[in-house]
Parts: sequence; structure tokens; C-alpha cells
Amino acid sequence: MAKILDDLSRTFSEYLLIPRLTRKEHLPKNVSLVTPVASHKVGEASRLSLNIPVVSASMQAVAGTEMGIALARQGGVAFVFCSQSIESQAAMIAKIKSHKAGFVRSDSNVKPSATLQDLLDIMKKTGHSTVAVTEDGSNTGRFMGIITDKDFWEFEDDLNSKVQGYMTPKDKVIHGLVGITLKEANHLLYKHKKEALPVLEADGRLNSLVFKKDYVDHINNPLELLDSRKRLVAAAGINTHDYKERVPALVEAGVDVLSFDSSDGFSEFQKEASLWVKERFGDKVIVGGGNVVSAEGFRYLVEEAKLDFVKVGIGGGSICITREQKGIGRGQASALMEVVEERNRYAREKGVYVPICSDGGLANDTQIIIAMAMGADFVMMGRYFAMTDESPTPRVSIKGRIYKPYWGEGSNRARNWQRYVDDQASSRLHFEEGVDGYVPVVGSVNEVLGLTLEKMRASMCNLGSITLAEFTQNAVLTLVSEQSIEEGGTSNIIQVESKFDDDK
Ligand code: MZP
Repeated sequence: MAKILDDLSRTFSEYLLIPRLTRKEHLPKNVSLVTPVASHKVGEASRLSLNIPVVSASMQAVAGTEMGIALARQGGVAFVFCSQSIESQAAMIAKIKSHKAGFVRSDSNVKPSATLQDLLDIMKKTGHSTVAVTEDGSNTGRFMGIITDKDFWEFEDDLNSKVQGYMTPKDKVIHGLVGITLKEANHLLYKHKKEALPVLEADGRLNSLVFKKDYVDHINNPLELLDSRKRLVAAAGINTHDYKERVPALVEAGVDVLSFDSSDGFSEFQKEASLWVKERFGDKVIVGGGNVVSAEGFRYLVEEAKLDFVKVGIGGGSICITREQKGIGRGQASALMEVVEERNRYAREKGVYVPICSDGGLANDTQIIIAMAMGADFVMMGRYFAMTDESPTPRVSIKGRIYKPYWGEGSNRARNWQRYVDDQASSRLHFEEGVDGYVPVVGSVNEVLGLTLEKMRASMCNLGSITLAEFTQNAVLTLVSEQSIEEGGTSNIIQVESKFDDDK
């Protein structure tokens, strides 16, 4: 006979946190949101930690290059979607990795004999206003000079003129030589009031460029997540079908973290794929997976599949209809609490801590905070990021308001047959598990995350916590009745902004 669990399937909105003693040192400015990504011995550090406990879903409508850059600069990572060709996903990872390294390979270059029109075309294509001039127009050619959009007037100068007549020639360009440190390079930029510093090889070929704006960006983004070579950390979704080709291409492109993207990860497919990646790449790349909603699923993925982190959540995603279609899933709070308990048991038994990611269904900032209090190490979100400027979809105006499209990876639109179809031989999607819709545009990742994290830091202080580990340790949660949820809202007043309520 089927087993019926005693507990109800509960969601985050059914819980509230009880404040604990706030001491004087419990101030938002003292809070650290650093959180582990890879499994590690209890008491030791994870080989990669995020600076904020937030990652993006691996979805077509959410995470491309721009999201990868934006989130890493805030201290998290975006899992670049895998429902695309291996080449284009690897190219996105390579772009994130090359976005900023202090010393960047120049990707806007011209020959001295190029015309101003050629130059303009390059500037429009790359969006860069500073272009290196090299003898052969390559990014490692003999350095001849530099030209910026301030050196000519698009509507006044003859666009058939040659770049060499307008560029600043090498002997007048402040430059450094390979071997210079980033600090020394930034000092030269500061001293000579320059925007860009070319760094040259001893034989005069261009090696890289250092930009003032990168220095300023770094100061403005103190939580930026960088690898040991000062490149942004990059992450990608993978599947259990083409991993033997996809993973090597992603590793070659410089990926740091991989995650199996599957609605049900409690499978031999995921074990086999994970062990293959582990055997081939060892500790070179972090591999997470899921999704699971039970202690049993967690154990399997950790002990058998050897995954570095485990994602929890089936059917809670805002675009997800898995529960309606297949009758599988679990309330996200119940699933998370059971898996966290098992993770803690595993840590006590084996002395190994496995980070847990709560994936999907987070409808507001409060739910993110409750998920963290319940023991998630980080949360994964799709809708939240689909609404930002950096998601890869176009803005559309509907009845005078601005929206962006958002669709599930299990929808026909995503044509992500590998994720859901049971019949491995068929590429036809038998039934949909996701829907296709629109979400309102809310602003930049920076703005939206800034507010969420401000609230998280404040809640942590209310619970007398400076670290996320303390937050979970100190958390006391209470179930709320429908009446108390109503009590928590405003009562007996007509709110000024009530006309916006349908946006929530
Ligand atoms: P949400 O943040 O939009 O609520 O949920 C995002 C999560 O939903 C993803 O990380 C993924 O686990 C899940 N997802 C993505 N596509 C589907 C689907 O088509 C889905 N059913 O459930």
C-alpha cells in the first residue's frame, strides 16, 4: 500500500520568523552574506563561496551573458541556459570570463589604414568607445596607437579618412609593459588622467588593455565574485544527454560551476553523468544537481552521484505546471526542511557539509529570507531575474505597461525536450510542464537585488545574526493562520498605492 506522509506539504508563505535578541553589533553593515557552493569538510572552507546567496535559474528567458556578468558583479552567479547549442553556450561562458580581468584582451581593433567608417562600424558592433590600432588590426598585432570616439566627429569629419590621421600615435600614448601589476597600471591611469592603458609585449605587440572604468566598477561592486585570475566566476546549466560534448566545451571556455537542470534529479541518469564529469575533471569544476524534494533523493545525489551541491524543489516554479501534469512535487518549505535536516544528519555522520539550493517558487523577498532561515545556502530564481533589464528577452509594451516574456524550460517554446521527455529516443515533447507568459519590468539586477539583500540583512539583525550560518541556527519559525496573514497586511485604510495592487 502507498505510504502517506504525516506532514502537510507546506509553502514559505505559511511561516514567519520570531525575532531573537539583537545586540549592538548586529548592524546591517556588519552582516556577511558569504555562502558555500561546494561540499567541504565540516569546519573547513568551501572551494568556492558566493558573496551573496542568490543565483539565477538556468533558463532561456533568464540567463545569458549579460545576466552572467551582472550577477557575478553583485557577488552571485547566473547559470547560463543549456537549452541551446553547445557552441553558443560555451561562447556565452567565454564572454563572461573575458568580461573583466583587470588586463583585458582588446576586442575592438583596427589597422591604421582603416577608414573612420570602418572604425565607427566596429564601435557600434562592440559598444566600445576606445579602439586599439595595430599593424594588422588584430588584438596581438604591433601596437601603433589608440583612437577614441573623442578623436573625431561622426557628422563633421570625412568618414573615408584614414584612422592613422586621427589616432594618438604610440609615442604619445602612455602605456605599460607586460609584467606591470594591476595596481601600477591603475596608478598610471590615475597619474596621467587616462581612460585606458595599453600593455605591450617587449617586442611592441599589444598584450592587453587596462581601463579606468573597470577600476571604478570594482570600487562600486565590492562583492564582485572573481576567480583566482581575477575573472568573473561563470556558471552553466547542463543536461544528462549531451554532457560528454557539452561539459568539455564549457570547461574549455572557463566555466567554474555546473548544475544539472532537471525537474526530477533523483535518477541514475544524473548519477552516471555526474560521475563522468567528476572522473574527467575532478575538482576543476563544481558540479551541482537535482532537483529533489526528499531526504532519500538528497542522499542518493550526494552518496551515489557525488554532487557538490543539491537543488531542492519540484513544481513550485512560477511557470511550472509539473504538479498539475504529472502529480509529482512537494510544498517548497516542507521539501527544503526535510532535505536540510538530512544534510545536517549527513554532516554529523560523515563530517562533510553539502550546500543546498532552494530552487523556484520564491514569490517575494520575504520568501527568500524564510528559505535562507530554513537552512538553504542559496536560492535559485527565474521570474525574479526575468523581470530585470539584464534578462535576454526584449521589452514589450502591453496596454501601456512594459513587460518581458518569461517561459518555462518545459514549455513548448523552450523546446527543451531533453529535460522532460521520458523517451530518450524521441525529440518530440509529449506534454508541456511549463507555461509561457509575461512579467513586468522592474529595473536592473543591481537595483532589485540591492533592495532584497537590504531586507535580508535587516532580518538577520532582527534574529541576532551576522552570518547566514548564525541566521539558520537562531531561526525560530511559526506557522501562520490565514487570519494572521490578513492581520500582517494593512487594515482598515485605503492605501494610496492600492491602484498598483494588481502588479504584485
Ligand atoms: P521561479 O523562480 O520562476 O519561480 O522558478 C524558476 C525555477 O523553475 C527554475 O530554476 C527551474 O527549476 C524551474 N523550471 C524552469 N522551467 C520549468 C518548467 O517549464 C520549471 N516547468 O519548473
